[in-house]
Amino acid sequence: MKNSNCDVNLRKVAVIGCGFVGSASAFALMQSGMFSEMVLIDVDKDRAEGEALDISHGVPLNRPMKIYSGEYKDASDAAIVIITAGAGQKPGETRLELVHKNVGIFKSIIPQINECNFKGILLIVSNPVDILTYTAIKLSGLPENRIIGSGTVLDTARLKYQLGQHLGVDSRSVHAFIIGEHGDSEIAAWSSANVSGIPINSFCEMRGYFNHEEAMIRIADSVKNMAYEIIEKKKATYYGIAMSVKRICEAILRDEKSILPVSSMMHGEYGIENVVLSMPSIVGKDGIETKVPITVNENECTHLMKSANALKEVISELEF
Ligand code: 6V0
Repeated sequence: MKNSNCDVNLRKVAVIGCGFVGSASAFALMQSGMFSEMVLIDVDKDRAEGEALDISHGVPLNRPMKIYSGEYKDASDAAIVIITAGAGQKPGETRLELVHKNVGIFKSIIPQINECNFKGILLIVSNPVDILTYTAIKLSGLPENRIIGSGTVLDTARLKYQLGQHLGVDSRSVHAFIIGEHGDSEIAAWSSANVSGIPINSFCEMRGYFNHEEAMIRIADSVKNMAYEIIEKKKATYYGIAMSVKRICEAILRDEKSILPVSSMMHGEYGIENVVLSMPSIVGKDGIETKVPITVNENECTHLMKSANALKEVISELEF
């Protein structure tokens, strides 16, 4: 099926980088039934081919779908190209420490996407995701709305999950965001957090919890450090991010206009510009439609500035 823009096949997705994150994302996308064609690309061609073979054996158990390893030209008409290529964090390593290695990898990948005259949405997942989304914007020349970083979609899911567990309530009824950097300077936006419209602290009291300050610090720290904890225990994280990738693709493909905390270029919101970070944004068929300026209190705003400054410092060391 083609859309009005006949260069885009809405049933096709491409995944660049087929390690833990790329293969888990491909697996989640295959099971979602959203696409009928998926191309896997990796510098390690055997790896891409092996993953394509393995995942394609689920076709008779799921639904028809063409899954194969390929080249950049195969991704030219994909509706969404997902980049998960790059080194992952080693135990104890921060996301920002990956920057030079992975910016170098993006400098080899993005020009190959440019050569394809790609008209779809580029979804960046590799870390540090905010810096790499900025890199993709600078190197690709694609309109900014079509370049989305997975941002704090996973961190926000972790926050909702922990709050749901803490309060004994369905985590889908928890409305709360992690904003800013996907990393050590991220911020839990408590001042706008609520459970089905009830301010978070009032809901906590309904459930018999009164020690708000202590609980907020404990939960936000646990969310921030979750990747370190998982990497310490199993060397990598991939299922959570794979499901986040699937969720973002769903919002795009179904033109859901869902509000997701993806990362994108800031243009003066909260006084921040020329840096990519996560804010709740409306996501649909054209990528990011607009950011949603949630209310942040003074303390959250100060931390958001600090997060932006930390990312700007890293950007200032890069050459494009
Ligand atoms: P991995 O298992 O080492 O896989 C990386 C893959 O990238 C390998 O198969 C490589 O061959 C491939 N690769 C390297 N260079 C290139 C290139 N130039 N072109 C194509 N393919 C290439 O790492 P893993 O899958 O665990 O992690 C991938 C990235 O995702 C890392 O940067 C992680 O830090 C990041 N994550 C991002 C998350 C998020 O929330 N945004 C969450 C988890 C991991």
